[in-house]
Amino acid sequence: MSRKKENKRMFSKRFEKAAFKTAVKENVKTLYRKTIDEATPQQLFQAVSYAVKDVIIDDWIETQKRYDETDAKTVYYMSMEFLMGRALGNNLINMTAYKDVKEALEEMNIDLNVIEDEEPDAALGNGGLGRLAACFLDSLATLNYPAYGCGIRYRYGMFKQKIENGYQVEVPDNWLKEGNPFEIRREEYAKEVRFGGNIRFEKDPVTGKDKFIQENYESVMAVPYDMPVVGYGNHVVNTLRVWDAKPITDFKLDEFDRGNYHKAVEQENLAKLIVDVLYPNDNHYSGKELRLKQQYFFISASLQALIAKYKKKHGDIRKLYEKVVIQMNDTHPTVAVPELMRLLIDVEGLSWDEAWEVTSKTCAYTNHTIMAEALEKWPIDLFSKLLPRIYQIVQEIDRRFVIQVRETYPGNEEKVRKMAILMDGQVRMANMAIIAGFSVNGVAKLHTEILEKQELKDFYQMMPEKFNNKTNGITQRRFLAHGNPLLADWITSKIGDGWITDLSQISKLKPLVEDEEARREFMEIKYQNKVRLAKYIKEHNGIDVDPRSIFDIQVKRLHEYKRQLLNILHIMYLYNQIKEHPEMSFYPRTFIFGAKAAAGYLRAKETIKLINSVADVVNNDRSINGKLKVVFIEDYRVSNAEILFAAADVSEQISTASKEASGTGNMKFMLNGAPTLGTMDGANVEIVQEVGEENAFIFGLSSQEVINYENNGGYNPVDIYFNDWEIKRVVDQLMDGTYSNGDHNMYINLYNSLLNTQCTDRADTYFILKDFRSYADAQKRVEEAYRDQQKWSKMAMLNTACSGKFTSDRTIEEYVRDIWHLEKVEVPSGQDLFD
Ligand code: GPQ
Repeated sequence: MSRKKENKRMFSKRFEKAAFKTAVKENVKTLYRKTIDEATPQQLFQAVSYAVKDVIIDDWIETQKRYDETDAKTVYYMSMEFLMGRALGNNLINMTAYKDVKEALEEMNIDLNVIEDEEPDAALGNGGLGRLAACFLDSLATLNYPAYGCGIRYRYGMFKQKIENGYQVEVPDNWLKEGNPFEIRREEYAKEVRFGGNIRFEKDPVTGKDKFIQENYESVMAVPYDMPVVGYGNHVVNTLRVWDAKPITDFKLDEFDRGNYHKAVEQENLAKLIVDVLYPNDNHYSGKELRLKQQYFFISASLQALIAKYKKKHGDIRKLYEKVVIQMNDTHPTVAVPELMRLLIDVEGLSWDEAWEVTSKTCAYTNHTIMAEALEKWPIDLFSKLLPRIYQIVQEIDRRFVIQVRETYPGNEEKVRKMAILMDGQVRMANMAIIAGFSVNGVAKLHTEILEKQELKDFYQMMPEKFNNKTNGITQRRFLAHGNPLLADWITSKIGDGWITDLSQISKLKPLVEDEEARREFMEIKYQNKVRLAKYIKEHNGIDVDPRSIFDIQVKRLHEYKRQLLNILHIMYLYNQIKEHPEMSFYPRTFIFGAKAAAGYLRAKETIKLINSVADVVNNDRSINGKLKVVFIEDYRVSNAEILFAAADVSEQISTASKEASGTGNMKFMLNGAPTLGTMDGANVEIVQEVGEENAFIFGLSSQEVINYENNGGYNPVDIYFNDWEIKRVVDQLMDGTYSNGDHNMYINLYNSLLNTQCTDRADTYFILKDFRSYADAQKRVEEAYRDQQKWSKMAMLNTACSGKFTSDRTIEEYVRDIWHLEKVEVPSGQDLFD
């Protein structure tokens, strides 16, 4: 028997039914003084989770011991966001115990799915960037690589979205309210983090070394919570370490003299504030001081912890890079660069050059966007006040780099202007990450190309060896094995279960595309998943949708560049046509949206209102016989995403070309058998490459065309508006009261964004009217293709069969090969030890 198989068998043995059932009973008793029958679903969730955690812990201990013994190099994935979603179901899947546990619970009259629904999503992230971090952790553990995720334990994660009267209302996400059974507080690893004050310089009288002493600072204690990250069927349990804050000295009454009292209150407030809430901006820089505090807080704590751990085993800190690599998830954690320099110089006593060598061999940077408004540029004022010593170090990094630029490009001050870290009163974080890091990667081929040729071309010219591409991926464990059990079982029955850890094997489905019976089964599963979603919609929205209609889904953050507005304008256009030509043949469609808008993003919020208003009008118009339905899913998040992907016929990926760095939802839809309706943007390009253009619906400007327009001052949407009466009609309907009970101002911001050149920015910056016709044509092709069910089923199945490339396992192997250079560590099961 292979090692893997053996492990798997052992593992399920540890979920020996009787013992597990006893554990759940005992937990309900000790936690709640109740019997199973008396316990609430939430209490059962807690009791079951503790029983599962108990099994995880053995492997967790064993894994960390193996890492220690083998002294393996470790990647620290630094990220302000980890969008983990729910843990219970996913842990059971990865322990290969889901079905056994489900069965055991059934015997106790407990429905695992009901219990799972009691778990709040761990929503410590906004969207793609945070979810990517979560998928990476899953893959790292599954592939036996030593890794830590480092982040913040926000008391409030991504806000919950309520829709009231069609408008988004944000409700705080109190996800820790009932306690998190999967976390462990590690008080003993607490670290102090200091802010503000001033730096006093002195020479050490003995050594003659420079000393920088921070005075009059405020500080907090960072306390880590560890959450297990379970690998699939391999006994590996890695750690997501998220930091909480507490005041340095607990509030003491005997310090009730004036100065100390204020200080104590201040420090208590700082501790409360700093980890209070996730900034809900996606692809947008907020510039708030508290945000920079959060960044420095978790980075300083994580680096201190990582250095302490390294020093336990190693004498020479100058070799840190042999055992540690730090991946910075966008620029949010790039304060790691000067903070590592500070710790190496001020605390470890290295010289500047020694510290620089370590830092620049340890840190690597991933860029996730070219959107200008996402670029982090901190005002020097704010930065230097909050982080005085860090600022000194940034100045020195900058000074040395600028010398290098002048040497490379004598007399070319334009290069300095573009590449320096400090410019126009700002600290440009991306520049620092590129200058200090040994690797700079984009997240899809097209995105990396745009970085090299446009956005970062000066850096690319000066240091091409740093640049590389790592096309994103997603974990099939969550988004197929857990999210779509019917399809997962069917695939396993056809090609075995190898796809769970080796998604390239899913291509074995390709020959089955020609098998009519297989296609019928595939479509039947899709139908069942649509029934499941229809039920969810009935429960949550009170809307009846027909599972035989085309389920056309766009779920992602609400952002102008993602163009939900294009989608809804097209729906308005279809509605006009159906009303005008009731006799026209039209295949019934259900358009489904899910999206959160950043709280202060006006146009995004107006778009949500528009979608809901169109839904109201269309869904209640008896005259169209239910041909069109529009549904807005409230509070789109990881847990309901799993249901949505499984049920999709059409995947809407319609960003303005060049703007979506990669996209990862596109991959989840593909895996679940939904063809892409999209632009040649981000990873869509590679999806089309894998599945063939004939199995996708591609439309719109190319990224080069978009960039050309942008370089020439944009285009004029007014021409289109006046020359295409159907487009004019839908745009006018934003203002004529059709979708606003006669209110002519409700969508004025949207209207202006499309047409009004008096706005500060150009009109229709995202080329919505420009791409409208092309989009409508593509939608027509979707309808025609769907009518031919034989053809459609082939297309849908081919999407699943060709999705092998888009596993995050492949992405992680590429990071390991090109950037991290880790080695796999095998972990025997806790049980093996006793055999
Ligand atoms: N992304 Cl910079 C985010 O989700 N939030 C951000 O703040 C930034 C990027 C996304 C990006 O828009 C997607 O195209 C990517 O697929 C995703 O990061 C992961 O790389």
